[in-house]
Amino acid sequence: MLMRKVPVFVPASPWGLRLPQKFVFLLFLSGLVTLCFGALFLLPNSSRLKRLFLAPRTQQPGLEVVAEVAGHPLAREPESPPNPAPAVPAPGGGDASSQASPRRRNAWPRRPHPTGAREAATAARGGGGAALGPQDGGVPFSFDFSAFRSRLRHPVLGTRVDESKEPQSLVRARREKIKEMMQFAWQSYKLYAMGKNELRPLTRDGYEGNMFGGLSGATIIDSLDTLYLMELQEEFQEAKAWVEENFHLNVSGEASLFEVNIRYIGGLLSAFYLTGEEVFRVKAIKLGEKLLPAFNTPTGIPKGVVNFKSGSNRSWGWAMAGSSSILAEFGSLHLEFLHLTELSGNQVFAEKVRNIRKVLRKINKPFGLYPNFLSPVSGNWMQHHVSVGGLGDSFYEYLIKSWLMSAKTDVEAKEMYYEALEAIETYLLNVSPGGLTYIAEWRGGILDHKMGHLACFSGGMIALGAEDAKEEKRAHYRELAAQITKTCHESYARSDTKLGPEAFWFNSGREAVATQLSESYYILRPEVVESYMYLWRQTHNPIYREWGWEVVMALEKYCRTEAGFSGIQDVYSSIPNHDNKQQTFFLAETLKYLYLLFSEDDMLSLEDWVFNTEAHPLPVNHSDSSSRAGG
Ligand code: DMJ
Repeated sequence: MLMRKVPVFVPASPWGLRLPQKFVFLLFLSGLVTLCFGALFLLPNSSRLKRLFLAPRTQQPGLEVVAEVAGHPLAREPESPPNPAPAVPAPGGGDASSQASPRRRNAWPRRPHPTGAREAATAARGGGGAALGPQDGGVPFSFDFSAFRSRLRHPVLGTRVDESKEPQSLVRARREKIKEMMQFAWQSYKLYAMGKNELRPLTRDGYEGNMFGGLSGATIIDSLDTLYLMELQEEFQEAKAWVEENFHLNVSGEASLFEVNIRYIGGLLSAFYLTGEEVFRVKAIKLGEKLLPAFNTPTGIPKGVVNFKSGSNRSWGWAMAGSSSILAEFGSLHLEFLHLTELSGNQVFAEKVRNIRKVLRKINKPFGLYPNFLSPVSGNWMQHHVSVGGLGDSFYEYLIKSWLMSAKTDVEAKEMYYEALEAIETYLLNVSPGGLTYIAEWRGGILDHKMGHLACFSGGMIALGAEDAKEEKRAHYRELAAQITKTCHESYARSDTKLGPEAFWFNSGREAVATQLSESYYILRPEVVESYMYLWRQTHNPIYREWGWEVVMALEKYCRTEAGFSGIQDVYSSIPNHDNKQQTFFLAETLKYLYLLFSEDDMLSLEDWVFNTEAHPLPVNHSDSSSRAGG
């Protein structure tokens, strides 16, 4: 048998290939591999392959940046799904991304992007509102900021007068004084409580409270627009830097839907509309998404408390044994939620508040009145307590402001407002023997002849709404607004400190005074000066500036401490007993309204802006382009 001798140095391959054959085979293989990698990296639409092959860290750049911007560590919380194409086209419609097809928008194209909020903000400024893509902030929608600004009728801060020629030097000096108070309130907060929700000026520390679900910096976010308005630039930059670097949304506590909405969402929205800084828009939207589980109820009427961790919700224990939602709470979301939709392109926010409107429109109203407690399960009123003060107040305010913010197109809101006001006039309005007009509280037909400090916003609201009432009612509403505001001033004037109590009564010969110590406190609330501001703008009657100045003097005398402003426990005692709290709304509202009272009418003109119930300005939705000033 012939045995073929195989050279030892050329072993036979297991496949029986000889050297030249192997060489050719290897050549073919390497060609194939090159072709595959070429296809993987060079051909378009290869993202699916890339996801399969690339390391997990680089799989989802969009998500990564969301985490950075919103302060989330990576992949801790499921992010909400990206928004589809906006139903409402971006104003102006001129920028490239707003013209992109929905398919392209959803594709989240991957290209180099800024990696943090600072860069995001710079990008927005540089581009006059150029869109940040989803990969930049997790909010896949563009908003044309310059187009928005060009539609304003007045410059945001008003027409600047040459200060040296301003004849009213007294007015200017008073405005400067209020600015100094803001600066002092801010510096004190910064020194002792930076990053906490509130300053405690006596103990010189910070306080977190339990309304915000673990969110911090309520004073900062509530202050942003006031600092901007007063041109406290350094302080505004400090506040903005804190939001960029330290405002984290990955919190897990229980929050008040209402308080987070009016203070945080309202503050962020205003800061965005005033500055165009993307960080505020992105954080407002991400925070808005965290509030949505509150609406998971059979009627869609949200419950008052939302758990940021579990996404569960509940009603306040004190609200009819945990069975009710509160009118002022679920009725004061409309303005902010419409703007969340405007800025995100996500219809979910608008749908939530439209549904609330629908429920309220349908339900039977006793004598045309809206009681304060409603079951989010059955959609029925749970008690017949009606009030324009606490529990009811800002619901009425948001009706008339929805009409105004819609550039007078939301006719339903207008009708609901005037119908409600008529019922209030018929059943709750009274004049005291001493001639003071007041709005009482109604308990199933029986009146409590008292007015809360909170109800004193109604003078301003009625003044604001007077102009769009039926011709024959306008003068009447103007007069009513003036009378209510005068009564609220009386509640201040009749105290030793010239500050007003939490509630005041009209019975047993007493008028506009508190009847017990537990109602005699003043916690730096804004409602009375808020009405002075609206009445001043409507009438230019100097009395409102005089009354406003009385408040400034009283705040300085009784509420200013060495380390910030504090509420007092008894307005009838000239020896102040401080409550050790500088409320966030003192910076957001009280000082802002006072400052506006001593400013020109076109500073945050009421033609262009409505104030939310925490005094955060939100723009009127001018849809035309007949602007007179771009701000
Ligand atoms: C603010 O937080 C808001 O104005 C709210 O509507 C009720 N009142 C406080 C200030 O008093």
